[in-house]
Amino acid sequence: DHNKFALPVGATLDRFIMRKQEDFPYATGELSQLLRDIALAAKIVNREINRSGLIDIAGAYGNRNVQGEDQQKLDVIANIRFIRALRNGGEVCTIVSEEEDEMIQTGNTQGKYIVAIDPLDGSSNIDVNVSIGTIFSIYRRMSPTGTDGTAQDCLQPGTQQVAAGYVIYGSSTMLVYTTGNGVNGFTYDPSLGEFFLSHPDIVSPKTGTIYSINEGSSDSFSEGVAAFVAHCKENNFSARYIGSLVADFHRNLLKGGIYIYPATKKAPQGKLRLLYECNTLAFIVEQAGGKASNGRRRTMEIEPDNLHERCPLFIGSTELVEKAEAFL
Ligand code: AHM
Ligand code: MG
Repeated sequence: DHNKFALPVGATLDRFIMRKQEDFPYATGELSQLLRDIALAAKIVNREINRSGLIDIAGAYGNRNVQGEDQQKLDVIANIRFIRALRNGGEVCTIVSEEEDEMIQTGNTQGKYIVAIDPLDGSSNIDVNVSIGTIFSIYRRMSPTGTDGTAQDCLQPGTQQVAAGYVIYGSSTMLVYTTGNGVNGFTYDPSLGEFFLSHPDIVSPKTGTIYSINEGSSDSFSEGVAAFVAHCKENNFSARYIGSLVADFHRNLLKGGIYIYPATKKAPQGKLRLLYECNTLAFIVEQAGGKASNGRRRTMEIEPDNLHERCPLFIGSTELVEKAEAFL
C-alpha cells in the first residue's frame, strides 16, 4: 500500500522525495538526489520560458548575452540546463537527449543512472504561448561503475525504468512523476520557488470521451486507425489536440481519453521517440491505471535498437486503448 505514508497535499517536493526514500531502508539517496537535480533544472527552464516573450524586446534594446551572442533557442537552453544539472549532480553517467545524436557522457563514471530526456518538447509552440514540456526517464546502468555508460545501458526496454516524469510549463508549471509506486503531481509556486504536492496518487479514469490525434494526416491513416477515429465520432467524443505531447497527455491522464500518434506517410514509424517520449509516458500512464501500446504490443516491452527510434503511440485510458487495438 503505497499510500501508507502519504504526505498531505501541500508537502514540498523535497520533503516528499525524502519521505519516499524512508520507505526503502536500503536506499542510498542517489535516486532522490537525481530527482532533485531534475527539479532544479526544471525551475531554471521554467524561468527562461516565462521570460521568452521578452527576449525580442530585450533584443531590441541591444541586450545580448554576456558572450555577445544572440539569444539561443529555448530548446537549446533547456538541453544545456538539464545536462548541466545532471552532470553537477553526479548521479548520472550517461544521458540520451533528443537534442543530441550521440550519448552524452557526463564524466561521472561512478554514477549509477542513465537518463533519457526530451528537454523541451513541443518547442514550435513556444512562439505562440502554448504549453510545452520536459520528458525524462531514468534507468539503472547495467555496466559496472568506473567506466562510461554504454549503448546497451541506454537501450533497455521501458519495463526497466526506475523513474519517469514530465514537467508541463502551462497555465501553471507542474512536475508529475513515478518511481513505480503510483503517480504524483506537484505544482510550482513561482513566488516561493518550490514544487508542492497538488495531485497525490493520480488515477486515470478507466475510460473517457476525448480523442487526440492529428487528423490532418487522416489520408494516410491505416484502416484500423481510421475506423477507430470514426468510432470516436459516432460516439460524440470531443476532439482535443494541442500538438504538444505533454499537454495532450496530461489532460487525458486527468480527464480520461486517448492520445494517438500513428504511423503516417510522413512518419512511417510514427513521430514520437521510444526512449524519451513513448516509454516515459507509458510508465506514467500504467502507474495511473492506463495503457500504452504501439497498436500491437505494450510499449514498454519493445526492445529498443537505437537511441532515437520512433514508434507509433496509442496511450491513455485502458478501455479506449483496448478499443483502438481491437480496431487495428
Ligand atoms: P518536437 O519534438 O519536434 O517538438 O515534436 C514533438 C511534438 C509533440 O509534442 C506533439 O505531440 C507532436 O510533435 C505533434 O506532431 P504533429 O504536428 O505532427 O501533430
Ligand atoms: Mg519531442
